[in-house]
Amino acid sequence: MRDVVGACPLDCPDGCSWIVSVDDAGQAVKVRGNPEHPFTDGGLCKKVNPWLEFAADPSRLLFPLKRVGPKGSGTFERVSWDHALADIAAKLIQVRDRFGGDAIWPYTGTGNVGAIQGAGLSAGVRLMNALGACNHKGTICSVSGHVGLLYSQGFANGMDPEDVVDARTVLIWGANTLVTSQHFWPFVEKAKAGGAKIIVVDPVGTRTARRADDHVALRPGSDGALALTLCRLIRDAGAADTKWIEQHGVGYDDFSALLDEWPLDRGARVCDLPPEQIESLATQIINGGPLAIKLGQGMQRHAHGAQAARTVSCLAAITGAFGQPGGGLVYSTGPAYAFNSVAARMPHLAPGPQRDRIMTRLVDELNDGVEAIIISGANPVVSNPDSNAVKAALSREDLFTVAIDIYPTPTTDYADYILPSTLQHEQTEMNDSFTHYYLNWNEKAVDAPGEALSHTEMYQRLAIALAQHDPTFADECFQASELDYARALLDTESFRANGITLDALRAKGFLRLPEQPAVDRFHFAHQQAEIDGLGYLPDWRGVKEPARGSGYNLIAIGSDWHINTVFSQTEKTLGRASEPPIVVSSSDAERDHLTDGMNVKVWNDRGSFEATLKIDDTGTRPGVAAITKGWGSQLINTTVREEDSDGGHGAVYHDNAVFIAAR
Ligand SMILES: Nc1nc2c(c(=O)[nH]1)N[C@H]1C(S)=C(S)[C@@H](COP(=O)(O)OP(=O)(O)OC[C@H]3O[C@@H](n4cnc5c(=O)[nH]c(N)nc54)[C@H](O)[C@@H]3O)O[C@H]1N2
Ligand SMILES: Nc1nc2c(c(=O)[nH]1)N[C@H]1C(S)=C(S)[C@@H](COP(=O)(O)OP(=O)(O)OC[C@H]3O[C@@H](n4cnc5c(=O)[nH]c(N)nc54)[C@H](O)[C@@H]3O)O[C@H]1N2
Ligand code: SF4
Ligand SMILES: [Mo]
Repeated sequence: MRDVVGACPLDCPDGCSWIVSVDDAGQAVKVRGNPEHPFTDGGLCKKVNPWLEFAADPSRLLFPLKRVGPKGSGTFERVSWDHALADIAAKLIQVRDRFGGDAIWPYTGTGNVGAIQGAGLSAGVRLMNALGACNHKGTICSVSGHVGLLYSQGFANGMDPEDVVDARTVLIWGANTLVTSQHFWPFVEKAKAGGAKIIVVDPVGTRTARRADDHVALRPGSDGALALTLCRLIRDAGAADTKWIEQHGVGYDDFSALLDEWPLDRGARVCDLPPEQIESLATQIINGGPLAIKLGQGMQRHAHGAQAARTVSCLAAITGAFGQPGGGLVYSTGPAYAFNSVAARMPHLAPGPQRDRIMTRLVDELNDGVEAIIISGANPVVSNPDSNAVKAALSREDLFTVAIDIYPTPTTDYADYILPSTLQHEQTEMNDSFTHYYLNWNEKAVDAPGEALSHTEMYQRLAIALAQHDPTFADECFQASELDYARALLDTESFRANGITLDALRAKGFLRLPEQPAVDRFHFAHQQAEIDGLGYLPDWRGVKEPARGSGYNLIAIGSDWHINTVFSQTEKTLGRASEPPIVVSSSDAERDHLTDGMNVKVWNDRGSFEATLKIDDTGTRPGVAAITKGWGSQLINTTVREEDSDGGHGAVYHDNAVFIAAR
């Protein structure tokens, strides 16, 4: 028996380090959390504890498949790797020669967020660059918040989440930490044990909201208004940290003039909150420093999501929280993983300028000159906005589609070829986190079953097949191994200076990143934001599609049982989870004559889906309908529109009005 250190590959903030036990016959027999990891501390989660059972599910993809029926029918036959790759290479060359490289789209999702095989897809991008393929812009998850914070605090990691233990007010703002980032919760608990108040700002009565000292169930999309009202109350109480603001703030006087427009009664009206609740929150912030704000991804999936993140960060600045141990605002620690992606991806191989293609504008992009798409680790039929339009766009007979996955999904049904990928314990990978500062290594523990291949090996073999048509692809840079990619990614001044080398990483399994800079210049106002359309000042900009009349704002959050669509296929076969119900408050249910357990239709003019109704008065506000995302056979995103947010082309999942009625 031997133990191999690895890491969870999923798109979860926690980035757990794990240990795979392999028996003498070379079989993985157990996966458990790595007790040495300082942040994840020996734990995984109920989704990943049965990882080996998941890997062995009989529905897993084990061989390359070629479509034999009509697109979308899901009828395929088994073919050899040589056959599949020769045909794919010929098609890609044909498309490049006829339409140009930017008709080819390497579309990568978040099934595995690793730096080599995963969302970064170092393994395939060199080759795609050499084909002149377009640049995939991974806009599906968190980009709006990142863009918003660029205009104020400059980056998304304005404090180390571990330091929250020293905070005395913890605002969990649009995050469902207990469900979506459970390894952060013990740090929150420690803060609480030290006397901190935990306050959740969320329109939905999540598990996290129910555990808080106070739940501020504001109107969806009104976050900016709440932040401005709180800043106004803090300023008027003489509690703004003028010393920190003088030293680090830019444009405070103009911001202060904006606050004049945000008296308590206006904030209470816009957010639809009792004025006393906002006042008492301001009092808590004033008397209970340091203030730590954990901003979640949920609050920025709105038309004005970037602006919302930008505005909330002003609260951490006006209180001087950035200057206090245990204070500040963290959205994501992602930016701290500053890899040398140029060395890994080799953009210079491209024959000319490459066109960007926006992940969350899949339908528009497919209808605008895409002839071949390679979808890897993504399930856009379920995950993307406007599922019906996605299906229609993927149905185009002359669109050549390759899907690389581990399970058949509603998306793989539309592929011309399905290629089977290894799972994390069967491959070598390097993983980051968006809630801690430890870089994780994942050593391959066992061989894959069937003919599943790592993405690295798939692209090595594809290069050989492409070289039959174009000698460019015979270059040895396309045969780089996982270790070569890892070395390239780690080849930076800062990693070297801090002893973060591949050898050191492999020896320990994880390494702490270099010390991160503190927020030094905070922009309460920004000329560039004005040029980019967000306005010089972070004023509240409304909700694009508010629920009106008997409508509801549909908010689809992370499920306890699956992570996006990963596990949603197998949870169904294993019978542990069932189709998510839709949750509304009893006052809304009464108005619309809905009863608990009733089968309802949820719809708007874009689409509809069915669900079982659940009435719950433990926190979800009237006018909101809450459900969980990612259940493969329940296409909730038929109701979501394909539209850009105000920053970075983010999606607007929660800025979505629907109606609900009995079926
Ligand atoms: N178990 C599990 N864990 C997951 C995931 C999963 O699917 N399941 N998904 C993973 C992924 S991909 C990500 S990006 C992270 C996301 O992590 P979180 O940001 O915690 O996840 P969400 O559940 O999407 O959204 C958080 C909360 O935002 C709230 N929200 C929606 N609109 C608003 C608003 O206008 N204002 C405010 N204040 N709040 C709002 C929602 O009600 C929700 O409770 O979680 C990851 N972890
Ligand atoms: N309504 C609504 N929709 C949402 C959201 C929301 O909050 N509300 N959240 C959005 C967010 S935050 C995200 S991140 C996106 C996620 O959207 P996607 O990027 O589509 O990610 P997943 O749905 O997780 O799909 C990942 C696919 O990768 C496959 N996979 C898993 N592991 C591997 C592997 O190792 N190799 C390969 N090749 N494949 C693998 C899985 O089987 C699955 O089919 O969904 C978004 N959709
Ligand atoms: S899904 Fe998140 S909590 Fe679960 S093992 Fe993976 S990183 Fe850890
Ligand atoms: Mo995400």
